Amino acid sequence: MNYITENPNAALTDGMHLLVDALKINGVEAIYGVVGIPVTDLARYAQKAGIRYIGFRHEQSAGHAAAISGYLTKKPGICLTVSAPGFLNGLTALTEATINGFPMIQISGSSDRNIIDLQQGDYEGLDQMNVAKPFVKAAYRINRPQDIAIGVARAIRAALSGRPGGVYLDITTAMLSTTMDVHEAQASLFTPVDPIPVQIPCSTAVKRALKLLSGATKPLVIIGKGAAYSQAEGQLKEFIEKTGIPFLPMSMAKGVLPDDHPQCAASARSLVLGQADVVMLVGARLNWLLNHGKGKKWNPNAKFIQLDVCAEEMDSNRPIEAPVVGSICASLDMILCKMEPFNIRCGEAWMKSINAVKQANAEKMQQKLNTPTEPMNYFNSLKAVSEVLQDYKDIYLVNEGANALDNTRNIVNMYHPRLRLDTGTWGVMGVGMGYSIGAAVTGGKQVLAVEGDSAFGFSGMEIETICRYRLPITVLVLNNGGIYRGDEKGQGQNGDPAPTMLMPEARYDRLIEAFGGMAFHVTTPEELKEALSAALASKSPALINCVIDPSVGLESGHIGNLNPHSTVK
Ligand code: ADP
Ligand code: TZD
Ligand code: MG
Repeated sequence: MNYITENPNAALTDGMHLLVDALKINGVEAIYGVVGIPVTDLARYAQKAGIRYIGFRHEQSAGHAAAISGYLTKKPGICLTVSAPGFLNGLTALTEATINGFPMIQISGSSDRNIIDLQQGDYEGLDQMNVAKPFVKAAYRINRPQDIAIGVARAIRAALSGRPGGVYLDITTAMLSTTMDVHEAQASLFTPVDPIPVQIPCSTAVKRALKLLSGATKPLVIIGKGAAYSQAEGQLKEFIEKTGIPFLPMSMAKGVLPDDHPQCAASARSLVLGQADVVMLVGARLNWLLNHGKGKKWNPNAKFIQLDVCAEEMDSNRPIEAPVVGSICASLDMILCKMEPFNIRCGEAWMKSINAVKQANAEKMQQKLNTPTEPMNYFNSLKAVSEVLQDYKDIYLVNEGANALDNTRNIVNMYHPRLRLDTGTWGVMGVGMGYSIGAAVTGGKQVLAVEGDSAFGFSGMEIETICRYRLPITVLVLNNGGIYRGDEKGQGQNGDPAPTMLMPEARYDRLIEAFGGMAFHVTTPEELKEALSAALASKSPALINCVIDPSVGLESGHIGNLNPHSTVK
C-alpha cells in the first residue's frame, strides 16, 4: 500500500511519504535504526506501510544488523539514523560493510544545509555526505522529493553492483517536508532493472586458469566470503568433487561446503599453505588474513588463480598468474563447462599427505577437548557447545572476541553456507548483537552468539532490543574476566586494574533478567550443555554467563604476531 492508495483524495504528498513508497516498491522489508529528529515519522510511516522497523539502542548495532542482512540476502540492508552523532555512530558499521563487501544503505536525516554550509551552529549540524565519502562505496544527497526515486535507485545499484559495499544516502530535513503533486510523485517511482548485472569472464582467462591448474601437483582452492555471498555453493561442490582438489574455507566461508567434507583441509592449514603449488582463490582476498600471499607461511613458488568480480583486486598483494574477473557463479559455470579437455584431477599423494596431517591434528585436538579443567577452558567449554549444536546444525552462529573467536572457529564445525557470521575482514568487536538481530530478523532462523566478555560489552545493551522483539537469540558469554585474559595485575601506583582487565566476577546473566529473558550461570561443561540445550529449545531470548579460567587466553588470540610487543620492558 502506498500513500496514494491509502489516501485516495490527497492532492499532495511529501518527501517523507514518497521515500517510504520508494523503499517499499524496491522490496525493502526491514529498516534497522534509532529515531529522533528528523526521521521519527519516517519510521512510523514505514511501519504503517508494512516495512518492519527494528529500533535499536545504538546506531552501530543497527548498522551491523543492516549489513549482515545485506550479506544474507543480496539486497541492501537499510539503516536509518538521525543527524550528526547518530549518523557518525552508524558510519562505523557502514564502513565495515564496505570493507567486508556487504551491500548496505545508511539513510540519515541531515540538518539545514544553509546553516551547516556557513557553519552557523545548527542542531546536530554536520556536513555528513562529505564526512561519509572517504569511508563508503558511494555517497549521495537527495535535496528534492522529485529526486527520491533516482536517489534510491542509485543507492541500490551502488550497493549491489560489482563488489558490494556501503552507500550513504543523505536526506535533508527540508526535503522530507517538501510537498509535491501526489500523482507526479507516484509516477516518478521505479525499480532499477538488473541491479546485480552478471559479469561473464573472458574465456581466454578461464582457459589460462584451467591450464595452470592442470599442471599442478599440489593444487588448493581457497573459498572466501565472496563465494558465500554469491551463493556459489552448488558450482563449488561440483568443481571440488569433480577435480578432487582440497579446499580451505576462510572464516565466514566455513559451511559453503561442510567442514566434515573429506576434501576440507582446514585442519591442515599450515601444510596446504606451505606446500600448494597452484592456489585458486574463489571470492577471497590476499589480505592480512592470508598473510598477503607471501612470507614464511606460503610456498614461495606457488602460482595463483583468482576469481573475483573486482578487476583491481588482482595483483593487489602479489602477482596473480591467472586472473579471472567476473561474477563467481558465472566464472565457475564457465570453468565447469570448459574443464573436461584439461583433465584436472588432484593426485592421490597430495590428498594422502593432507589426510595424515588432518588425522594427527584431529587427535591432538581431541586430547585438548577431552581434558577436564577447573574452571573450564576454551576447549572443554566449546566441546560442550559443539556437542549441543549437533542437533542445531541449521542455526546462525555469530562469533566475536579474540580467544573466544579463534577457538570457536577451530572447534565448532559448520555444515551449511552463510551461517557463520563473525568479525570479518576488519576483526572488529561490536558486531555481535547487531549481527544476531539482523540474522534472526532476516533469516527467520534462531541464533547462537558466542561472545568474548569484552566483545559482548560493545553491543551488550542490545539484549533489551532482543527481548523487546522476542527474537530467538541465545548469547553465550565466554567470561574469562578480560581482554585475552583476566588475571593481569595493574602496574600503576594507585591499584587500578590492568588495561586488559574486566570485572572478574561479572554476572552478565543478570543483565538479561532485567528484560525478562532466560538467564544461566554455568561453571562446568555439564551445566553448559544443559543450559545451552534449554536456551536453544526455548527459541526465546537467553544469556549464558560461562565462567572460563582467567589465565588460559593467549594475548591477541591467534594473531599475536601482529602485536608490536615492546622490546623495552
Ligand atoms: P575472506 O575474508 O573470506 O577471505 P574477502 O572479503 O577478503 O573474503 O573477499 C571477498 C571477495 O569476493 C572480494 O574481493 C569481492 O570483490 C569478491 N566478491 C564478492 N561478491 C562477488 C561476486 N558475486 N562475484 C565475484 N566476486 C565477488
Ligand atoms: N575495538 C574494536 C572496535 N575492535 C577491536 N578488535 C578491538 C577494540 C581490540 N580487541 C581485539 O582485537 S579482541 C578484543 C579487543 C578489545 C576483545 C578480546 O577479549 P574478549 O575475548 O573477552 O572478547 P577473549 O576470549 O578474552 O580473548
Ligand atoms: Mg575475555
